Amino acid sequence: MRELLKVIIFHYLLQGLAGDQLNIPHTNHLDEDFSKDGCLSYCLSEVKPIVIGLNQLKERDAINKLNEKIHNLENELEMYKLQLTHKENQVKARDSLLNEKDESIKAKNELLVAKDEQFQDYRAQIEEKNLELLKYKLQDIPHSSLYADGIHRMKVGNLPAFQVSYLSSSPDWIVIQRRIDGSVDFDRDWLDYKNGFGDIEGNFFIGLEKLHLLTQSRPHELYIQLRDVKGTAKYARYDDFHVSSENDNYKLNSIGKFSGTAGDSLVDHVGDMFTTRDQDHDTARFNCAKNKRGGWWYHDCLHSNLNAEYHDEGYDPNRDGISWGSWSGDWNYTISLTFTQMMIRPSLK
Ligand SMILES: [Ca+2]
Repeated sequence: MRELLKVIIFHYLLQGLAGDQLNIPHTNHLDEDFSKDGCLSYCLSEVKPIVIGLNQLKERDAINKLNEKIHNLENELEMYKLQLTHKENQVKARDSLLNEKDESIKAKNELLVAKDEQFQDYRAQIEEKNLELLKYKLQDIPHSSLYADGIHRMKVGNLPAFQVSYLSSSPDWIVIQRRIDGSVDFDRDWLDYKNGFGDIEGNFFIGLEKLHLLTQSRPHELYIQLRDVKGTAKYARYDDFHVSSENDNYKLNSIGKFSGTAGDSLVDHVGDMFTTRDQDHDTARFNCAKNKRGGWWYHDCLHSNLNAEYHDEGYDPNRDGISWGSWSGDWNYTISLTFTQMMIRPSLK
């Protein structure tokens, strides 16, 4: 009997393990088998608990599998959560980077605006300076400022420092020649004209070597103030005054463009070398300086000579006085001017 039971259980297990569903009809079938054999009540009482146990085992197995699935799903969910967190962190990092770049762009924009404002400011300053320069360039010296009233020291080239006279109202102009009366003789030798002579507070000539060094160091303007015995004042102005070296006998190299009220009586002297009573570099048969009693840039001989003999009465019938031919409309050389002042300053060119 026990053997039969084992066979039945084995049979049942095979059915169960083959994938059959353990349900009541199946058990009923077993009941029938058992009844045929005459062990119905006994067999059932022995087998049923086993079958039920097996069913329970199967259910537990299914639950375990479900639990395992749930566990796997939970793991997957956790992994997705981790991935999501990672992605969120990445997005945050990118947002932060974008914000930083935004800030950087803003800062650069602000810098550009500041630079632009600075540029506008510089441009305004340049325009203002240009206006000042234009004013400086066009400004004429008032006739009331006839006498230079300032003295300061100057140094140029290898020459010892020397005193120069300037207009305190226009301190950039320094005086290179002045005639106010006949107290200083201008009929002098080459060496005097080279080095300068006279009294810088009165009648004087600054010296050709200084003129050369000053005007070769940078371009200079020349401003000539003139006055006659009647008190009429006029001026002549040139924008590029340059005296050559002693090797060229201090040739009047250039004077530039003329402007002024006295007319241009110097243009015909451009290219003339300097002549003194002891050094004749003019084109006349004789020595013009000896004849006119003063050194100048003569040709054969002159259209102007501001270093000629001084005449208090403002007149010389011999036409040898301090002359500026274009002073009068008819080039009257009997007029001898009673005040001259030649000034130079660095040009803006
Ligand atoms: Ca000559």
